[in-house]
Order: sequence, then C-alpha cells, then structure tokens
Amino acid sequence: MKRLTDVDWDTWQGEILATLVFVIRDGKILLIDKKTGIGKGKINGPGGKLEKGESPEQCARRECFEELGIRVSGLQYCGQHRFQFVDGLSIHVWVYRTHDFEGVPTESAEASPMWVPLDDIPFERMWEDDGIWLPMLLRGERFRGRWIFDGDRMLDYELLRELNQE
Ligand code: 8OG
Repeated sequence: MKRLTDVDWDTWQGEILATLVFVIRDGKILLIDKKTGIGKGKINGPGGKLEKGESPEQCARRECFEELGIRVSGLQYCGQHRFQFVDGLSIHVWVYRTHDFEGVPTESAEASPMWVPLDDIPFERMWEDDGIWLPMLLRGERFRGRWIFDGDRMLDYELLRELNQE
C-alpha cells in the first residue's frame, strides 16, 4: 500500500477517531510540544482520541482541558482527515479552530504549550501534512484530506476544499 488508490475509501473506517484544536488569538496560534501518544516529540495542536459515546466536539473540549487546562468554546469545524498508515493503522481526525477560551494554557504530563506567531509556525517540527492543510485552516477554508503515511513519511495524499456549509 503506497498510493491513495490502494485503499478502498468507500468502506474505510478509522480504527482510531481523534480530534485536533487550533486556538488562534492576537496573531498567534496555540501549539503544543507533544510528550506522549501518537506523534510524540512533534509540535501539534491539542487534541486526542474520542472516548466512548463522545462526539468529536466534546472530545476536542475535553482534550484541551486535560492537556492544557483551558476551557475552549465557540469551536468552528474546519475539516476532516483520513490517515492510512502502511502498517495498517488508520486514524480519522476532526479539526476545529476557535479564539474563545478561558484559563491559562499550562503544561501537563501530555503537553507543553507555546504561543507561536502565525507567520512563524514550525512546520519542520510538525507532521508532514500539516504544512499543506494548516494554511487552509488559517484562511478559514474548510478541507477534507486523505493521506497515506509510512511512519512519519507521507507517501500520497489528496486535499479537497469543501464549501463552508454544515
Ligand atoms: O491520543 P493521541 O494524542 O495519541 O491522538 C493522536 C493525535 O495526533 C490526535 O490529536 C490526532 C493527531 N494526529 C494524527 N496524525 C496527525 C497528523 O498527520 N497531523 C496532525 N497535526 N495531527 C495528527 O494522528
């Protein structure tokens, strides 16, 4: 499995369901140095796996609180990604942005927070795909991505822009 066409996307279901949240305020984006889990050592937005019975939005809020101690609200849905790894792992990720939160982002066992200027995002320390779709999120465009990864290495992808309608 190396290309998008090697996967039957009609029947594809992520074995892991997860979320990502990007808080943007005063020209800066809130990122984390991820200390555990998938993508440990990379810079990312807060987020994580859905728990049983949880909606993606509930998961997004819970993860922001668990990882950084902040209460986010006003989450705007930005898009979805389907990640297929060649070893069989598959992850379906719902992505949100917001500028509303309460509390002070604080380091936890899972994450260390950083505010980064929007024109200085450290893409070289992030997942390879982020440099492709995060600019769309910043422009307020909605997206739908499908990606093939071999470990950290991106092998193939398709990124579509969606109409901004629910
Ligand atoms: O629970 P855990 O933190 O391990 O969940 C995985 C997190 O990693 C989840 O927030 C989704 C996120 N994630 C991937 N792949 C990618 C990716 O390619 N880019 C970004 N930005 N995040 C990813 O699983």
